[in-house]
Amino acid sequence: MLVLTSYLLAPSQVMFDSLVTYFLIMGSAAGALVIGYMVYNVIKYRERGESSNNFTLKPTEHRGSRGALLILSITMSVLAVALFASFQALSLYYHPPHTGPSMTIKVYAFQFGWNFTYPNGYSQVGTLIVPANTTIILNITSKDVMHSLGIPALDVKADAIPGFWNTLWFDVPTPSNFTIQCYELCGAGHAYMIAKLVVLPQAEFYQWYDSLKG
Ligand SMILES: [Cu+2]
Repeated sequence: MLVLTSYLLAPSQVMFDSLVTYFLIMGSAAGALVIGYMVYNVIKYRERGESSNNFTLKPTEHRGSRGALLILSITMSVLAVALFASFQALSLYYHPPHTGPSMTIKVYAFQFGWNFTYPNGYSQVGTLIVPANTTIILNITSKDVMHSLGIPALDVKADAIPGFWNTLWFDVPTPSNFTIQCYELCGAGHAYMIAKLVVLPQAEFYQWYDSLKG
């Protein structure tokens, strides 16, 4: 239980986690049904004794075509729900919620690091400091080659492409630290293209953020 609660850190994760659970349950059920039906038929139509050596299927005999149709329709409905849920999850992933506090930060990827530029114009490299309980929207681009910004602990990732802006968002409820890393092979320093994400309590964050103006 402790593992489960500490594992879910952001809304996008909750969403993906429930989707994975759905796929797992439905996939296992479909698998059990299909394999079960196959085993049932294997046993039902197995060879029995010498007389069955000349066994031929009578043209009028149906070998469970109704059962196959049932399985097909169940599978199709499960896939339809999965498709719908996946597109909903993607839509949520790409569209940050409009409720509650939010902050949009520009991210400029470069060989080999990350520049974070805040709404007030302040920018720093290597550490992204954000407030907890806030929708953090990252607008990501690159100054040179293609990179990809990922925060593995939060299950979010977006490509950093020169001349193009990609967006990702997250909302971490509790103050904590995470690792940001590059997921697109971008040169000799790719493996070291790491930044720190520091989530501070709101009051602490704004104390730091407001001090930047002065
Ligand atoms: Cu890279």
